[in-house]
Amino acid sequence: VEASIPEPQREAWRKHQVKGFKDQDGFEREVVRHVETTLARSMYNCDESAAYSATALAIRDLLIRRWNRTQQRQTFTDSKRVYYLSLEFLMGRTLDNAMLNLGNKELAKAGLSELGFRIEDVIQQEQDAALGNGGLGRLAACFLDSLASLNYPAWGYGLRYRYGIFKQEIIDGYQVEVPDYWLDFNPWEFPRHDVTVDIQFYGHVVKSTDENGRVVHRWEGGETVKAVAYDVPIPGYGTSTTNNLRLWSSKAASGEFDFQKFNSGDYESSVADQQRAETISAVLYPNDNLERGKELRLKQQYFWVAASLYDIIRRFKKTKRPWSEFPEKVAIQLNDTHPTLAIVELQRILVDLEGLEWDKAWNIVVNTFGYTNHTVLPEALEKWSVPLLQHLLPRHMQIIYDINLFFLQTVEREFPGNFGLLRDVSIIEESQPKMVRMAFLALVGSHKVNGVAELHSDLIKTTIFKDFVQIFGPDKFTNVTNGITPRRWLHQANPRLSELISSKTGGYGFLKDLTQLNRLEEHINDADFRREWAEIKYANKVRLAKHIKETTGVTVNPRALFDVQVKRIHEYKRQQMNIFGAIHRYLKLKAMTPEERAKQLPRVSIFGGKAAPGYWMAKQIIHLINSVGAVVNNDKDIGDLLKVVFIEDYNVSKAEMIIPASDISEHISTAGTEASGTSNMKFVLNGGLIIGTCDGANIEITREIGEDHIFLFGTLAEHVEELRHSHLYGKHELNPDLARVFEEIEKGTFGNPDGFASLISAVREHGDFYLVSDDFQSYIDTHAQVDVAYRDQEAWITSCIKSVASMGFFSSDRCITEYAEEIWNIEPLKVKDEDD
Ligand code: TH1
Repeated sequence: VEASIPEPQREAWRKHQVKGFKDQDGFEREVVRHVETTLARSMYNCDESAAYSATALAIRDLLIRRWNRTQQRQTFTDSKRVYYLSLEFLMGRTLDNAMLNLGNKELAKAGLSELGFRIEDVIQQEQDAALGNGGLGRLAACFLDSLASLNYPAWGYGLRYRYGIFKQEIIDGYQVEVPDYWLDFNPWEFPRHDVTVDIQFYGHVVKSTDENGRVVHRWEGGETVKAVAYDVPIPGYGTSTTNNLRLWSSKAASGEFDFQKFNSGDYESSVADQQRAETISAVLYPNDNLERGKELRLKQQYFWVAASLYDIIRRFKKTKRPWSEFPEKVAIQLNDTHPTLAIVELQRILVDLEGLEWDKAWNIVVNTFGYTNHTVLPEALEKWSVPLLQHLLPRHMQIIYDINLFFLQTVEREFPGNFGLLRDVSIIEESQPKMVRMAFLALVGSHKVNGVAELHSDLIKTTIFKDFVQIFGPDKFTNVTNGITPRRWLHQANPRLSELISSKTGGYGFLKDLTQLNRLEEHINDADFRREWAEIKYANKVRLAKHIKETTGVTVNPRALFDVQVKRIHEYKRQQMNIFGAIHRYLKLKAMTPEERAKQLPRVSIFGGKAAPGYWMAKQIIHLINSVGAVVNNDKDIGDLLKVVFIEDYNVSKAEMIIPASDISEHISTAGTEASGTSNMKFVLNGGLIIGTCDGANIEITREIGEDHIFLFGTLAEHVEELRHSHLYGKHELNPDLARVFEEIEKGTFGNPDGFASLISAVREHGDFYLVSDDFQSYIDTHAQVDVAYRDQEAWITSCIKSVASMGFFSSDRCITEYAEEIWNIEPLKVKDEDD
């Protein structure tokens, strides 16, 4: 149905078009209006939460107008769009970011102050949108920010989880998970009850021949669930481009089915059906870097992918172009293998529903998709059992078999008789039951595959995808090193540092072109600049110390060295090594005379991060950290010399407070396990130094800032294999300092040692897969170097400033430009400002 207003009536629309506010007075008027009408409250009944709601609504009104204009413009110009498919978008808070991007935060600050509120407190009222686990989800959020800021026509597609990542409470030193019901008031989403897609599950395939003698497949029966679109505006920084993030929510499909049940008096079971449908988008799976093969997870993936593709195709069809032009108008990026079924679904639509020949269809599919790999950890590589896929998506399973057949035939033609190769590259693993290797499917169905940092992109070519380099050649593989948005991770998180930088680099241009940071080099000897730099770091530490005091009761000295490790808790990230190192430090301090102690550098060891609820080892690590803290923090011999704190519920908004307060942060994964890491970039950008292994993006950070400004240690990726082998088959001697640490834990110094037994035995008895003992000596030696270096504050500050000056490369703007030019082949489209 054509829903656009005819020309004669449009004049009235134009006349009444709502103009947004432009000044402080206008802002205040809109806030008061929203308090009084939208929220039905008044000045006698307006707390900080109401002030937040009204401010959000006032700012939102401005976003909506730009958003509509952007979408109209992109449609009108028929621009090629990129669709970023991600099961996770870890957005964090929106209000502050929206104001900064719109450039009206100062005005809002003054306006709120006049209305009786502090803008910082109002901003803090907002709940995080936490639809992600960690780095992968936050990367997707940074990409949306860059896509809009660079004016690329782009949409994100994801799931609208009713529950985001759980909230973490620490009770008696243990992690407790609390559901994150975040949708009570979410002004940033717009339900589109008119944009729905029916999604089919289960059923069977009917094969027949059409009038032209062609074999056709019809997928029939089963059940249907409805996908409802919810749209979230994504504003760019300093541009009016406002892109769209579309999140799907599941609902029961209203059909006669329910009515029959209702009429037959089976009302309760029709309600149960309703709820069963809604569970599909109910909860984010809380595993980072781990895949557990649950049926509901597969349902989520297909539900989201099928709804998104239907939507993309509906939009394409309006242009009335031939199918062959699909890849000229549509690029789809797969954020890890989670959306891989999109490849199969597009092939199904083209062949079964649109009647294209297989090869023509496949050509379109491959030219449309790009696949980003984010991990080589075997436990994170998705595999779905053939029987499960067959049951849930019978036609898709057939198509996967056909894709595999044609692929293996081309391999057989090029490498005749190489049955080992055929077995190794087959999309179907011949196990019991058979499994579909989703990474292989994603690779075969995409025109480009990329890793997320140089080392990682090299590793995938020599390990998991080695044979595919032989088959497709090296050009199918590329590297796009991850990046972060400087808007949120510098300007928003660290406004004072951002302002100082702007005063030295000639304004805020660096926020759009981060390489301008190199202008800081000229000021390296400017004493006032250096003093102010140090003052800002100190103020950020004071703010964090206050938070630590309020939430844990522990008093930390902001003059101490703040040593931070915040990220998901995982054995490969080696928080256990960090806490063993803290114990080692504690034991050394205890053994000293008071005179010796007086010469030591005070240190605060700060941890934060969530453990997946079913990850026993990770939970033990959290418990050990808290148990060590309970002893060390109350030891009168130690005082300020060492504090160990665990900050509860690490999330995006906590990161914005913690990262600017770090002196040194830890990125200490076993070499070859952390694909990139992105918090490493955030810490350096905020004037913190890092201690790290030669892993992921640490290597490129070193290349950019210079090896004098980073504390690298530990085994190199190329030696990990042989060391692991020697643990199992050769002799494996425990590092003596680590042995002392274990002894102390086992003595009960930190409480009942039973709770920590498997952390110790993993290293001592079970092959030390993550090389904690091998790397322990160089780890503690490097920390000793950190102590020495920190004492020379002038040299330290020089390192920090020089490092920040060299961080331009790590903007997600650079990263998105590489994707746009090398993978998506899309162009920016500037949307004119209304006022232009
Ligand atoms: C992370 C990687 O571990 C990290 O190194 C990288 O910087 C980040 O992705 C962004 O590229 C991953 N997160 C997940 C989450 C799931 C599955 C695989 C990965 S890899 C659920």
